[in-house]
Amino acid sequence: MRLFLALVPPPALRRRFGELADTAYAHCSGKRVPDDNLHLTLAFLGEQPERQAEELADWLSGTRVAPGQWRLDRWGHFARPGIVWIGGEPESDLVQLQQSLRAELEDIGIASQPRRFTPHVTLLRRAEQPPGPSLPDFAEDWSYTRAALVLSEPIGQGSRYTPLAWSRV
Ligand code: 3AM
Repeated sequence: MRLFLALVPPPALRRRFGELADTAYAHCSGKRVPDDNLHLTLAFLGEQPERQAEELADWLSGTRVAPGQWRLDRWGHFARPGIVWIGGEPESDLVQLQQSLRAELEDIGIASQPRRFTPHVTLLRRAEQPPGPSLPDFAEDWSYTRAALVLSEPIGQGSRYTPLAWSRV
């Protein structure tokens, strides 16, 4: 089972991210992430056996994530895979959150990626152009209280994401 830990946006914010994905697509082309898949990855766990997935679900259900607010106000780009994303200040509380989850995962024997974390929400993959200055300014605040353990399954050309467990609030 292919698993990752993520923050999942509430519905109104997801729609707003979807509008930003449409805007990015109009400028950069590529493959737009469907609204249902928009998220922030905290830790990519890779392929895990079903039993390990159950243990991870138990662990996360008993774990509390420090609630916080993240301001997204900038366009970003990872050149090599052609990813266009939105994010915010590189030094956010999310960095501490990612590091503490990574350390807890290590304690239960699970390695996770990435080691160096740039908080972002991927909007486009295989973009043909990087985001340029013609993209509009924006600012969105994301109040988060919990993280999800998400199952990623291939469907057609893309992936279906299903939350399996949530952290305690
Ligand atoms: O949220 P983003 O798009 O940054 O790119 C994948 C996605 O991140 C990432 O995990 C998230 C859910 O699929 N991912 C996939 N394979 C990965 C790998 N081998 C990976 N991250 C690190 N290493």
